[in-house]
Amino acid sequence: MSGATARPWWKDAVCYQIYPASFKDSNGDGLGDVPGILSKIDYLRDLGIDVVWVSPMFDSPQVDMGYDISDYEKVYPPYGSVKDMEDLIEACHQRGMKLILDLVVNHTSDQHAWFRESRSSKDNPKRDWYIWKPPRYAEDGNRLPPTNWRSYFSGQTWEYDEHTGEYYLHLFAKEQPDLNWENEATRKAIYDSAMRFWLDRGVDGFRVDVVNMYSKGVEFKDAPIVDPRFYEQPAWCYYANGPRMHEFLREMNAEVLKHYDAVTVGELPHTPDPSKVLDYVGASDKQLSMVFQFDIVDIGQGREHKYHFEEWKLPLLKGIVAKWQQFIDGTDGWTTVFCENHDQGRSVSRFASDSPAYRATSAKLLSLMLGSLTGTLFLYQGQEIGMINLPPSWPIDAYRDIESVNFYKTMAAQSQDDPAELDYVMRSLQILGRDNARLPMQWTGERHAGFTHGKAGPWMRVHDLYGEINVERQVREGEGSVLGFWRRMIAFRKEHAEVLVHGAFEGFGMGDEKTFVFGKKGAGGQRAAVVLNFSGEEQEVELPGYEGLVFRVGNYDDAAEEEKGVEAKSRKLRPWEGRLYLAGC
Ligand code: TEU
Repeated sequence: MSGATARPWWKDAVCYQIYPASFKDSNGDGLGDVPGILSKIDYLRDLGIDVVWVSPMFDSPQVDMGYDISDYEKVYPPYGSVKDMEDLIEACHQRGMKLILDLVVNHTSDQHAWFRESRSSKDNPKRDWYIWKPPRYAEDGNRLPPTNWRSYFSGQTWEYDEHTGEYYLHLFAKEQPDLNWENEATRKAIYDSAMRFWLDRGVDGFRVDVVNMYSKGVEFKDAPIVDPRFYEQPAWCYYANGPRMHEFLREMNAEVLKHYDAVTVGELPHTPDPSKVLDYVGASDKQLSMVFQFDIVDIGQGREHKYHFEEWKLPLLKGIVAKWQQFIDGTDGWTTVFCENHDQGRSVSRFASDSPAYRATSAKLLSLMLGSLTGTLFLYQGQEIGMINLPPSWPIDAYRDIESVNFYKTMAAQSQDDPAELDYVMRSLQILGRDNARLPMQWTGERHAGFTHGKAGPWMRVHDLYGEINVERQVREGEGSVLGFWRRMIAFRKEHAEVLVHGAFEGFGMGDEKTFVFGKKGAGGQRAAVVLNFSGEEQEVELPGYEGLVFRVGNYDDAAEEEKGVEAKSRKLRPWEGRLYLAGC
């Protein structure tokens, strides 16, 4: 349960992430755009959305789909203009909604004016705005990068610049040079260009990209060998949660955020220790409002390589949910509830069943789970209609994401196109790959799923099942659809926020590999019990010993007649069935 501290508006908010390239194309060029988002703002309001989070729409060469920004103060022209963004911000505010943007300030694009100056010469005033190091040399005289760190997008994190004879650091693509946060002038420029420019135009806050990677420390050491087949090794132990990280965030708060009452949600990978996460989200410490902790979305990722899928069992997911529900108990911290974003496979495919028989039931099961958990709730575009992963039949050339494509090429080269290795990689990408979240939003059953009407066709292939899974069809289906269920679940969550948004979580039978049973206790004696069957077979569950439980929400359409108003005991659950009971409400 969240501490008794004051309840800022964003704790009860339901947020919706939009990936601009794939949401809605308004001008027929095959790419989503800001006017396309504006055309759907009433759809989001009707869903019950309070906050719209727009992923990077800034000017960019699009090497990493906009997470490589070349001008923080300009909109990528195919997406629209600053005026279009001002219209979108205004439209949200007119409807009592808020809008947050992505704050991507660990790095810029190599096309950003700052980097162009920095790389022009060793004595350029902006040289120190990025991280430059001289080469090392092996005993045989071969030139080596300053460290053996592995990029998230495969290969090295250092790019050699012939012009000045030094390497620059890039944790991601070589086109994404890391900014040097040790330099105060750099930080001040970030605060002005990436933050105040948009806060002054009415933006209500930010989702902060890789919020724990800005303080790399000053000692660049080689990382331990994890995979001896490669020179490059994962090194987040050296650059995540670095020595000045909290100092930088306190400064960002004091210099900028607090003057606008802006909300922040930090993307916080590689931080499994709850006490370290609390260091970022304690309300009294004025750093971040909340964070996305990545344990749940990292489920199934390989230890050596993210895209070496590893089988997992339900207790792992249940333990992770419990951990990030309970870590704020008795503190002034806050947590988030999410299981999808633009970097993840679809939750129905990853955590439940995307079979024709059970994919809608599974989507509602996950909605019932997420809608009952404490914290600020985040949905990702398409999750509200139960969109699923791209089909296993799609070949690698249907994938567009730099992380997926680079990893496939790296493993093809390393294994000399070994069929078994490449099958493993393709299976892993089909389950975990970021492309799964970037297929065009499925609005209708017409061509290109109603995402675009232009001759150009969509920038990325539309899911084969768009005719069966789309907004228009589910609006027609009404309450029984996944969309109808999410609308009701969001409204129900808001109606019972005391126990569902703010209540204390307790798990039951946490070792069971088929079912997830948890309880919530809110102020004023309000209690909820949630029972979920995460299997394709009928299961028997014991409900927690909360007296006076009354059935309220279920993901089987006939559930309402069966038990409404009847006191619940133990009961059987049908495949992928979920049920929510309340007491004292
Ligand atoms: O993602 C960060 C990222 O990709 C890793 O930290 C990831 O979380 C890690 O592999 C653990 O799963 C952010 C953006 O969300 C992503 O789209 C960008 O590509 C990346 O930063 C660079 O800006």
